[in-house]
Amino acid sequence: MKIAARTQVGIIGAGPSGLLLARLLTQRGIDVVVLERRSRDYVEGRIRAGVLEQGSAAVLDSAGAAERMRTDGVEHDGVQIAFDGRIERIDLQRYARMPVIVYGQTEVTKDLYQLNRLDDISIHYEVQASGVTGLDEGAARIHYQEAGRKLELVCDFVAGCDGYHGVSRQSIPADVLRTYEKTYPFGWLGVLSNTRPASPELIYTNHERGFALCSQRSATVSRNYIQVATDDSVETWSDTAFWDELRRRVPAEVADTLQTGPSIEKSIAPLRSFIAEPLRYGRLFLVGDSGHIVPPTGAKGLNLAVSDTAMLASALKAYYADGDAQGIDRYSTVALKRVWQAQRFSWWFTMATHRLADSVFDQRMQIVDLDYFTGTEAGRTSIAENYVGLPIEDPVTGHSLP
Ligand code: RFL
Ligand code: PHB
Repeated sequence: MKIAARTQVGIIGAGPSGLLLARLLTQRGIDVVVLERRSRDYVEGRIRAGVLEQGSAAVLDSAGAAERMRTDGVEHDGVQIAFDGRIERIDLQRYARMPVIVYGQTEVTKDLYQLNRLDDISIHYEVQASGVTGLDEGAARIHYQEAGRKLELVCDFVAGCDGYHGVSRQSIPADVLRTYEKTYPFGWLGVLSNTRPASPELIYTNHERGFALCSQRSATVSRNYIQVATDDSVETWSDTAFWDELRRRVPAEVADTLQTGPSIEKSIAPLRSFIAEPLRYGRLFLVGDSGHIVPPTGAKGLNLAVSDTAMLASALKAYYADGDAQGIDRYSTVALKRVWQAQRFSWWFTMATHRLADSVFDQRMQIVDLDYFTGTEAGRTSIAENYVGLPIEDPVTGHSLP
């Protein structure tokens, strides 16, 4: 076994969590090495999230990674929810005093990669970590394979930024790790197209045929989703079938003006709620999707990845600068509090807007739920506060980050 390198923080995964953490730690003079299983093109080509909370935007600002987001991203002052033949608008500015920013995860990843390159951060692509050891010893070791060779990265700490299917979480002993999970009996079929967005603002639709979401990436690029069965495959959905079904589900005034076109990307994502506890074991920290998954209704996944990362960066900075371990000791508790809150909102929004079963009673409950939440000051405030994102607590100071 050859020892390849030693660093302060070994980061597994170059998705948004890994790239952002690398940048925030490097800014603070902490040495990092990033190991990523896929190629850079693959990572940058994945179409995923599209909505950034104001808090996430502020973290990207503090990382110096927000220049393009501020010029190309679009601020949305409201979000729309359609049900029972009508559309209700939640005024985010009025009820939460801030907008959200529509800017693709793909672009965030590209921006962070460019910064990391300027910082000369060592990012190894197409390198698969197979496990982590030494978590309760003097140094941690990440075991990985590069070009067929078995190597080790020795580090003070490991940041498990390797997503839901990564190896970090599995390195926590089974008698320590607790997991909480809910799978939903449906998925989202997403289509990206060079078409004018269905509406200036996002529209989440509860329809008796199933949920639909009209989202966007720019004034000329749409991202639309429909609820599909978990055993559906992309091949069974032609572009025409997708647009026809979307048109049936969205409000008539939206359907009438819907511009259709060939898909640039089409994929099906399962819906899942999942939380692992604790998010820290010895020298290992779980960050982003490696520690938790939310269903995409509510757009919280990427935002939680950003808030976990900001919290951990602050904690590690205090540790290296002042020997203050309070932040790393509190990271799991403080991050999990926000994760459970976002999980609750994503679960609620999913349950209120998707076709669940053929129970007419349940459908009436959804309508009355949406009627109350979109029709009262208290309800609108609750949706708006959660949609724009709850504050990010600094595990070191207890104040808001960044
Ligand atoms: P990622 O992005 O999954 O990155 C993990 C990286 O780790 C690598 N990896 C490994 N590398 C080395 N060795 C190993 N053994 C490895 N195992 C894995 C992987 O190749 C990968 O590059 O996790 P991260 O960084 O925590 O980021 C999380 C976000 O990507 C995710 O939460 C969001 O995309 C979720 N999400 C949304 N979030 C939002 O905030 N707003 C949205 O509007 C939103 N929409 C979505 C979404 C996710 C979706 N899908 C496909 C799951 C819409 C969809 C359809
Ligand atoms: C997206 O644009 O991909 C998107 C937007 C809002 C969501 C989920 C996904 O809740």
